Amino acid sequence: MKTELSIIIPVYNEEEWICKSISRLYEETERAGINFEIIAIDDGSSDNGISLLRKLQSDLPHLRIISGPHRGKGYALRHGIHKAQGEVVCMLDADIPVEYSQIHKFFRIVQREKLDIIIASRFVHGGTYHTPYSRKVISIMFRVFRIAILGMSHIRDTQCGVKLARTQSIKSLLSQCFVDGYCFDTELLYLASKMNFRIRELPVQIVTFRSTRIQLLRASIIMIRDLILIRMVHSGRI
Ligand SMILES: Nc1nc2c(ncn2[C@@H]2O[C@H](COP(=O)(O)OP(=O)(O)OP(=O)(O)O)[C@@H](O)[C@H]2O)c(=O)[nH]1
Ligand SMILES: [Mg+2]
Repeated sequence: MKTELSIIIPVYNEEEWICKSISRLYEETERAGINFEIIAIDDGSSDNGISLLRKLQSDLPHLRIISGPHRGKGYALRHGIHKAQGEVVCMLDADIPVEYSQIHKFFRIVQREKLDIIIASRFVHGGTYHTPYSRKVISIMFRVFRIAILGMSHIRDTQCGVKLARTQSIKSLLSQCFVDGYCFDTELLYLASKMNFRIRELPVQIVTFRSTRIQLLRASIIMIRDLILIRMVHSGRI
């Protein structure tokens, strides 16, 4: 039977959540009647998350696990998209910060409306997001830098951890992508916008139940560097 949806989950030291969140997602997606696969892409986690997940695999035949050396979230997502067999891919953070039904709803909208990309957005009307004030300020600053460097002012939220896309459309962009870290999503959307892909941003209610593990200053510097590189590389200046 044809795979309709490939859910790609980058996994890096997620021992605490990964088995629980993938089992629930698996169950709920089966219940929604979608032919799916889940691809967990680990790159060099130092905890036991992936070995625990491998133990689950015999009960979850549509779960694929890929491991490799540490390269970053963006690289892991690219690798997962390459391997995806579904007509639509969903890029999803391992803590699954949304209601499962929301993912299924977005999947049906991509199919019905023949969209190339759906961005789950915290910043359009109806979207919500509870996080410490400092994290919100960083998100706003990132948006300001992103618009100053790359434009795309029509897109409000490039960084939310839930995106769906028509596999064929985004596979056509992957060979141009080079960002291995957190700015991969921005690069993908930048290229997709240049190609006039059909992109829709829809509100999402993000539920985070863990505190950030990112070193915010370091991550912000890398992300601004990557924004500049995206601009230079894709406008042919290097
Ligand atoms: N494979 C892989 N996955 C990664 C890497 N870094 C982060 N991830 C995954 O990317 C997803 C998002 O990571 P988070 O640390 O939650 O980052 P975030 O959601 O942008 O930031 P928070 O708001 O702090 O949660 C999770 O599924 C992580 O496991 C990496 O280097 N490799
Ligand atoms: Mg997160």
